[in-house]
Amino acid sequence: MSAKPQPQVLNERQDFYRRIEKGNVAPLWEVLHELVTPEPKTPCVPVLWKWETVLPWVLESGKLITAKEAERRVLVLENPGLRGKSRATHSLYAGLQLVLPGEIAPAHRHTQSALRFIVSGDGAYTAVEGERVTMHVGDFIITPSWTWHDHGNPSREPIIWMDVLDVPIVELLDAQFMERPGVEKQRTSRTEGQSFARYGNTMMPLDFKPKGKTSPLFWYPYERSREALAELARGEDPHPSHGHKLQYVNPATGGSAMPAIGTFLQLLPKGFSGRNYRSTDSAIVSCVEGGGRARIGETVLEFGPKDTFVVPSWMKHRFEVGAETVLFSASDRPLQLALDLWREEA
Ligand code: 1HN
Repeated sequence: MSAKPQPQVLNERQDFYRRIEKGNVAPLWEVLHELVTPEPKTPCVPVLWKWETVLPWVLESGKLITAKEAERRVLVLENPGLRGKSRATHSLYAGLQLVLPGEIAPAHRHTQSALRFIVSGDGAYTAVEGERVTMHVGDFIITPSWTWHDHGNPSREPIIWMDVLDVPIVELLDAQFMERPGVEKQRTSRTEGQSFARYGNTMMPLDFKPKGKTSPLFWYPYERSREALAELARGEDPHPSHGHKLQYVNPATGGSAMPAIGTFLQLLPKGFSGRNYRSTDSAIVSCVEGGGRARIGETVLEFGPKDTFVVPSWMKHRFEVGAETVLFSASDRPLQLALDLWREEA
């Protein structure tokens, strides 16, 4: 450590800073240790949104505004460490969207990629580039960047799903574009199930040419993913931290299903008490079945079905569950891997 400078030197420096500031120039040494830290220093904090708390608010929003007027009737899950920034983690947006019976959320497209994870309700649909898919609880659905999408609910019950988008990443890169077609619903040009038939059965069309980095399969039904985890749990010991964990992939590349957002489904066996683990990707977690305790740093979150919580970057965490538990999670891991940034520590 260097000795503390004399007051006169400090004054000279302040004077210097004021002069160069007028030319849009600033001294690095005053901010270096804030910019480059020994370890991740995220403003994101562990937080839990209990279903019983947010459900009444989501339903109340349905009385205050229509899906059409809102364009998207969503309550943003805002991290208290990032107040006013519309984000659940530093890099990802999350929200709970409500579509009431008979409503339509009109078509639009944008460069932000979106995923839907269905939390409650059955029989509503989302249409992506002319193909509809019917939503069931636990399904993971992708709306790739710059694809037309609208949602509708012909069922008799409200549908609620979690949206996760790479909004903060696209904002950081100043690459936002958005378009409305002026019609509410896009024409459905393909019958339901086409994408799943083509790409959802470990087979591919002979003439497949990728349109981008996002998976051409845009619907990952819960039934299939859940059965895969059940089969793994029957045949192998759980990982000490993750239990039985799989990642959703793009079947054409084996890479992540979405370019920036990683998506995972994990099963923690009945009575599982996990070991501490941390990685540099902050995660948004939605509990599908079961429940228990997430110990994240000094914070203890008690979660149950349909609850959502956040595990911030590089915070040691472990899970303890009572009943067999299934967790869906989303993070920016693929983007970090692309930049050679991702780290983990068991
Ligand atoms: C969006 O387009 C949807 O299409 C949901 O359902 C949430 C949050 C921010 C920006 C665009 C949707 C969104 C969004």
